Amino acid sequence: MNARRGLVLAVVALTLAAAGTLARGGGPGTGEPNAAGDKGVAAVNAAAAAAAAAGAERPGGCTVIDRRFNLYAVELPKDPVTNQIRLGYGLTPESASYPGPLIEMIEGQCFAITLYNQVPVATLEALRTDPNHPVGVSLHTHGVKYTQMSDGTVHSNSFVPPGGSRTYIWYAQPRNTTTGAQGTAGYWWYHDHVGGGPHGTPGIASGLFGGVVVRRQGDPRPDRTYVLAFGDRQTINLRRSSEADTCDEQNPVPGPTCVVAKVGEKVEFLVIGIGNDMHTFHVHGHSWADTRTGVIDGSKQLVDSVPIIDNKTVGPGDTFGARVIAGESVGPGHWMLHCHMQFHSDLGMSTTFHVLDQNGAMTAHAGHAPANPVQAAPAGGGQDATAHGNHG
Ligand SMILES: [Cu+2]
Repeated sequence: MNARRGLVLAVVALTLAAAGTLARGGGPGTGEPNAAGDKGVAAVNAAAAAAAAAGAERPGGCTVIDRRFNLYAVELPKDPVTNQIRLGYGLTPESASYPGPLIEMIEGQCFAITLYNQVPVATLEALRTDPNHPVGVSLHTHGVKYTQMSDGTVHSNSFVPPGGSRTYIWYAQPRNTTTGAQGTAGYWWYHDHVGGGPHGTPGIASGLFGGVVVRRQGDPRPDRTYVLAFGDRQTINLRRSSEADTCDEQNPVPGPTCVVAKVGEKVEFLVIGIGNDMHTFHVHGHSWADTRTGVIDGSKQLVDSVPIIDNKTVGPGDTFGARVIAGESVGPGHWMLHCHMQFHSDLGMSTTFHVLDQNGAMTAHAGHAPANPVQAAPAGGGQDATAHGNHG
């Protein structure tokens, strides 16, 4: 009962947070870069404002800003295992995390996202590999349309020094059968491109990344989305082993280290490849259609030609979505989710897709290594795990 109540509350909280974000400061606007930044960014903002005045700031087709919101880059507690610097993006400074918040768009929408750099100067200096590299962070995105002024690079002078802010404009360009534009619907990611170096490599490795999903009008929506970044040091969302799965069995709060859903819910995984390694994304007991949305449109013919898969390669910079129905046919349980490069999974590149029963309760499950010793599985319990997986 506690578990169910906790999950429901968490879902409500997430929904409210998302709604608040989308509602904040909405409506048509000018799209100029934020002029409220400190004097350190005055020159950058002045240049951007000039570009905006010249009509260069908005991508073609973005006539109205549909939504405005803030994004904060902050320093978070150091990694408890490696003591590496950790940074995060958040819709508020207090809610910053890695990965950062999912940014969801519908084709045709234009967003104005104001990034505030609240990372201490000393931290950014410590990330630098070259003392001549400017100190700052940025917001660079994939897939959607943006002008050079929203590229988030040193190259285009579109980054944010410490204490400053800057507004980036993204346009989820729709398909256009006249021009042949393919549209921007799909699974993408955003990340820093300046922290520590000209490619933001230390910034990304510290946690400045997140997921973007662009839906086409009419795309089926999931009940919940999890962003899973597969990266270096055999990590999922920069964590591995027990650090990657911190779900509290009594009060599971969905998040970067707690992948949880109730049986029957439509769950969307947005998989991102960060860093330098190749990985494969695999989840037990579930499979998905290898399409743009991860589902098959039953209204179209020849859908049987779409492969159904349960394992997919993800290289650096790759993104894709996997849509599953939690526990469908296989029931609730603690389903492994891991990289299938064996030496990666052996080193801890593995987490758990917790599928709760109809009542939202965690299932005691042989083969899982629960924090609660009362539920500890006997030796060899994993061999008949499936026999225990469907008693919800
Ligand atoms: Cu891997």
